[in-house]
Amino acid sequence: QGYTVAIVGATGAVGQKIIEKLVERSFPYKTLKLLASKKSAGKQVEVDGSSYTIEEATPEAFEGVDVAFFSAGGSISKVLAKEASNRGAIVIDNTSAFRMDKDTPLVVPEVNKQALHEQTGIIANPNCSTIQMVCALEPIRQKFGLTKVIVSTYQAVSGAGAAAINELTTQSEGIKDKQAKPEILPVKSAEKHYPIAGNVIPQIDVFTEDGFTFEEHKMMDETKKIMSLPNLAIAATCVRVPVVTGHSESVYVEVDQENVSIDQLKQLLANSEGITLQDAPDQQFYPMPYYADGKDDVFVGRLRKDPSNDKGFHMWIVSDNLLKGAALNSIQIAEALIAEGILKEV
Ligand code: 11C
Repeated sequence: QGYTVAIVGATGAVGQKIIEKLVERSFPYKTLKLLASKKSAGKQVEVDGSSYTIEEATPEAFEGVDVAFFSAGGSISKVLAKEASNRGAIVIDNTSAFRMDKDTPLVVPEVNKQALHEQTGIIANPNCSTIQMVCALEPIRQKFGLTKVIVSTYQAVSGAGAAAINELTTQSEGIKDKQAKPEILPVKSAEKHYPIAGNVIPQIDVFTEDGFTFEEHKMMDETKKIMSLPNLAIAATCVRVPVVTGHSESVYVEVDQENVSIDQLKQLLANSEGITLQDAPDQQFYPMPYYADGKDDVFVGRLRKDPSNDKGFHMWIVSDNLLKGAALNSIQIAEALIAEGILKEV
């Protein structure tokens, strides 16, 4: 009884969190297929007291799979996701490979789980910095309307993978003599690299022609798609900071309704699914990545009314980028597929 579940990229940072969360949330799996590159094939991994052998991710490995979580990079998804869905699996893809395809639902269950009914085999999991923001924006849109969003992010290095975590750690140890040569951040394939320890880098991913980066475009374009707000006024500035896990965001929103009070906004967010309000400035209580690390929720605080616009509000949003930003949201998509009757009971 239960589903056959494949995890592609099982040895990576997000793949490991997916495995942990499947067990923690008692996801109804019958068999796990842990897939990775040829290099990792043959390794043994313990999951919930059972031993599994990592297999190479090949098209044939998806025979008999009901749900496949992909988290091994866009190029692997582009090659293998269709192979998996053609063999009957529903793919939940954690890369940017299909997010903006018009036939691929891009889903944060708290916001748009109805989009799952339009799936044709592949469902995209949004970018981490987008997910945590839309979780806070959606209740505001529903209650007060939403006309404008300006976001600046403070993103953890784990968003750029294990090598970036290693780079931060090594540089932190050598920060005084500056001996650790940067090779990964801001973008591994780029010409120039900058230190992240003791630094803040206003570049995540590559630049596009309009001067925004691809990460900034992900936040702008994905938000419009997930919230079905194609005309939303939105702009993002994405910045890497020397934090291992937990993305932070300073978000300015404008609502449609007049005379919305801070108390109304606080009450709304405090009662919204997946959100924990941490907003008590008199007690220095506000969200911080140090404390969000390992937690499922999106933490919101520092709520303020804009001094010059009655419809403008400022807030600070923090979440674990590997959990709600990646592994947890992917599993919540699978859980929603079951709850909505799309993934049939087996
Ligand atoms: C970062 N947000 O922090 C990126 C990582 O499109 O799923 C997530 C990349 C993605 O670098």
